Amino acid sequence: MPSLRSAQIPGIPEREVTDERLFLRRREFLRAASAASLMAAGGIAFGETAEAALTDELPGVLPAPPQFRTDEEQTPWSKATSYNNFYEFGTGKDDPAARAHTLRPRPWSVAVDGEVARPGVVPIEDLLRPHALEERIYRLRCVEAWSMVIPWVGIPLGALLARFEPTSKARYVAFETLVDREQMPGQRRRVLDWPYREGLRMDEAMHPLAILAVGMYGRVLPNQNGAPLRLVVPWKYGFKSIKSIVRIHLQEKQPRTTWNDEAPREYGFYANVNPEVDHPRWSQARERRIGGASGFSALFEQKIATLPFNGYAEQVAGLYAGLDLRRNF
Ligand SMILES: Nc1nc2c(c(=O)[nH]1)N[C@H]1C(S)=C(S)[C@@H](COP(=O)(O)O)O[C@H]1N2
Ligand SMILES: [Mo]
Repeated sequence: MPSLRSAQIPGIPEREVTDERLFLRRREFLRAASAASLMAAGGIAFGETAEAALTDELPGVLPAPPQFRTDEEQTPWSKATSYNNFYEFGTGKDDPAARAHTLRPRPWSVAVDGEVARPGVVPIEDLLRPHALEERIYRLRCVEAWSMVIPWVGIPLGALLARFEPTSKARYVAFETLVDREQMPGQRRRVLDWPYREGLRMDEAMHPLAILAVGMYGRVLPNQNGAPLRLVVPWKYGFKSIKSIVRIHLQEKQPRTTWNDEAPREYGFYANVNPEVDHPRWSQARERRIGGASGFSALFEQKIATLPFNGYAEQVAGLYAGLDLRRNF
């Protein structure tokens, strides 16, 4: 997500491409210089490309049924934890990896309120019970035209919401990220109007593909990926998948959402992945898969075609029957 404050200069897509090449080149350099000797020399010499140390394994994770798993090559942990968007820690792709260590994901709880019969608070421990957790292997496509394939660990969002007994007035679900300038130093600047906010229509939230993730790669979610819990809505652009959630509010009106507030002509409320609707400043037809390629070959990673609804059309297109997807982008 390009920073709008810095986006006064046109040509952000070019900058984005350059950033990504730089990223890949640095990683190649790191490898060439031998990771082992760098580590021995007292840590990571290039802090901005530091990946997350392995987090604890999550016990008792069940594999999800096949409709929730892609067998495409998975993005390696090192890349999924070192190339992130998380503006609470800075606007650079490598800022979260370098700076998200100040986030304290325990203790943590999430308030669920608004149009529900039983408002309440969920301690994070409640969501980490073995045998309640499933592994879902999803593509996540950023609006900036890169994508990853990540094995998430989580629970269906719909199952959690149902516990609180939504009323008949609950038409939308609003989500909010933590606000804490000590833990999230990026919030000391008004880069965005904090808290980061997202929202879904109730039927989208209840769709079985939508999950709350508490882990990835069989392990506890690293801070830079949105610890201790984040949304994952795989048929929508990445910015809908809000991180480090502290509040879930059910309501009658369509909620405000961060990027729609910032630039309504560029980022819609729906944000369904759609190769036919260009972002005003670049095409959405293709994507760069941040994959397993490393070293020299990573420099020549081919762009692949973006699929409608990020490849989940068969499962979710029905939610939007009769809706003009060009107007409701
Ligand atoms: N709170 C919060 N959530 C966020 C963001 C953010 O800046 N703050 N960035 C979003 C964007 S633009 C993307 S692409 C995904 C990236 O998730 P990842 O870093 O786990 O790949 O997180 C989304 N969730
Ligand atoms: Mo994104």
